[in-house]
Amino acid sequence: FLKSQEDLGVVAVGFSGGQGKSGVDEGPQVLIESGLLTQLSDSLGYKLHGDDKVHSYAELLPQSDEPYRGMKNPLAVSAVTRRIAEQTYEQSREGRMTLTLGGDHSIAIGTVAGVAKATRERLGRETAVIWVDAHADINRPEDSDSGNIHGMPVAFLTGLATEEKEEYFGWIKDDMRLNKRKLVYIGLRDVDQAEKVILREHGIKAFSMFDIDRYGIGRVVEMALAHIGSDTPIHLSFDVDALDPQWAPSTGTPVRGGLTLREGDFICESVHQTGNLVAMDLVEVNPQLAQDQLVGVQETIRAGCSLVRCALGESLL
Ligand code: EXY
Ligand code: MN
Ligand code: MN
Ligand code: MN
Repeated sequence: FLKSQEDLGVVAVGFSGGQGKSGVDEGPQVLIESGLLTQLSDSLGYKLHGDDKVHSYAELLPQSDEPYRGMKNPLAVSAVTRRIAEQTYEQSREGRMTLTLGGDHSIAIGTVAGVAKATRERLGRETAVIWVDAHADINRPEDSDSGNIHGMPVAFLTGLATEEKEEYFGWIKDDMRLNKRKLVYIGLRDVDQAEKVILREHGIKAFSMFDIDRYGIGRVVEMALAHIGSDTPIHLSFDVDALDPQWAPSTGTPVRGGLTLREGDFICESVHQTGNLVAMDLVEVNPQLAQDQLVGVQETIRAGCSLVRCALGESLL
């Protein structure tokens, strides 16, 4: 589904407004400083386009931003994700693999919207999304206990949450949306009650850690890929908190009992192997957070880099 296997469009998003902890806006900078993009160009042979520095989107941030429908920082998140959608659209429209480094997971409102629109225009196809996460991120604003928009992106993308007002996500149009039958989760283990109801009522495919223990990661990935179909462009949205905190402690909402790094890498490798990957997000790396500061931050960054390299084809023979 890509025009070339060598071109990579990079979007580096220094944004943390979808949740309350500072530091996640520094995620892309530390990933880049640790050499991720150099590895992709020098070792994997990608030709890089797009960002070599990180956006802070300062010019888009409003003076005041009162909660709306219970959402925190709604104007900021809406404006920034709208801009991100333009950025991923620009890269994806060119037929490039599109890599977004976050940032909290609210930014996927933009990444998925932009890629979905580009893929519809370019190929006349719907994009499938594999959402790897400890959390389902599918709260509608009214269902959310926290008001944090990083717990809501999938609700807006699938149209389960809608809004008329442009400045509060009303800019998300049908051609940017994700078909909920083309969505599959892997790694869930901390899902809110209202989210469980949504997943059940809408028949959304989800593989929890229970399923991974039961079937093993190999069969789970096989079933996930079978669900979306073998002939569909794939957007992989990888929240680093899907990994166990042992591997990725530096993240805002860690949950024990997660994926090993090897299982995370395996998901990425398997998706690469389909040949259908058109976009990847890596989000929620927060270098300001870790129990054992330095070691934890280094481990998390190394894990994040490994996931991206695996999705982009490093480890397959
Ligand atoms: N479900 C909780 C909420 O809505 O606040 C926690 C969400 C955490 C979201 C992280 C990014 O994946
Ligand atoms: Mn998430
Ligand atoms: Mn998460
Ligand atoms: Mn390959």
